[in-house]
Amino acid sequence: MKKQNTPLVTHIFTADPSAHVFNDRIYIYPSHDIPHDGEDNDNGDEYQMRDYHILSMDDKSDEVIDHGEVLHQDQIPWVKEQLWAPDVVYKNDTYYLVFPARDKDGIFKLGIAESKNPEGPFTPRKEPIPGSFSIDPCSFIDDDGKVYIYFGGLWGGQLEKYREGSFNPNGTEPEKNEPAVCPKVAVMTDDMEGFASTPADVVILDENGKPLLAGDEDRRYFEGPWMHKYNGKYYFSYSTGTTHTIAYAIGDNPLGPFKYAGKILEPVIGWTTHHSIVEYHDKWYLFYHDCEYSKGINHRRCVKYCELTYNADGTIQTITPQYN
Ligand code: FUB
Repeated sequence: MKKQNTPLVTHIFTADPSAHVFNDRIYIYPSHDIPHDGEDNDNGDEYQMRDYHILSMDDKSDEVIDHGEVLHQDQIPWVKEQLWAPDVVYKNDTYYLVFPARDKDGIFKLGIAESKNPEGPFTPRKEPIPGSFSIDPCSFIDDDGKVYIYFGGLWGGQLEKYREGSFNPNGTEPEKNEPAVCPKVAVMTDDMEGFASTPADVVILDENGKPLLAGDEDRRYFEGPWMHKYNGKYYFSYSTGTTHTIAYAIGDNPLGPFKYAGKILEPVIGWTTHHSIVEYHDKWYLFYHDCEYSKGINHRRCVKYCELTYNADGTIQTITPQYN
């Protein structure tokens, strides 16, 4: 298996890894960062991704395969720019790549592209998912086969612009003493054609059972959701954005609410932090990205991974990034 805490590949910049096991291999669905000399801003304009590559690896060798370009924005009629963090769902003998991008009006929506193979190539649908918005979709299939899509991101991801239910270009975050903006979850229809339900709030509670506040930047949701199940509990994990950690919260139901449980990953080199968690051959792994290889350039990121450990009580041991 590839050495832990080292870039999976360096011939392209990759970020936002969504890892899944298919056919006894780990497939990683990342963003593909494009190098340029532009400035960073709070709108995320520096993240100018135009296509997707898929990576895969196993524990028989240290080789990581880049399966090449599997979807380009020019193939997707509704997309203007910024193919950000994707994920995949395997259902109905089909791999559904779920991805965010800005539409022709500059508003983020979620799209779907399909393939019969985990490594693509993927054929996009002509329209985004009706009723979808914002960024960072992640998928979770529960034991009953129901597919859940969690999504949302503040600032460049536009989530705070939907506080009144529809897009308000002037929408802002709540005051610091108000409940934080919640990420969203929607159940997919069985045929994966669209949302079976209106996206609902994913509520994260503090130790007193109260929703986390917008000013609680060490714990409140910013972007990059992930859901996994461990010992019958649902673990909702995410980036805290401005405070740069991967945090998690535990619930009894995929729709929540979830109780804040701690940090999974301390800040990495670079502004963003984005992860996924996957079980492979009886071990648990955290996939993440950082900007070590580009010496801190925020939009030139590399995907890495390391092992993740649970305590006996089901909490997760906090990982401090290791640099080789
Ligand atoms: O890659 C672009 C954005 O940066 C993602 O959507 C966020 O999660 C952050 O990683």
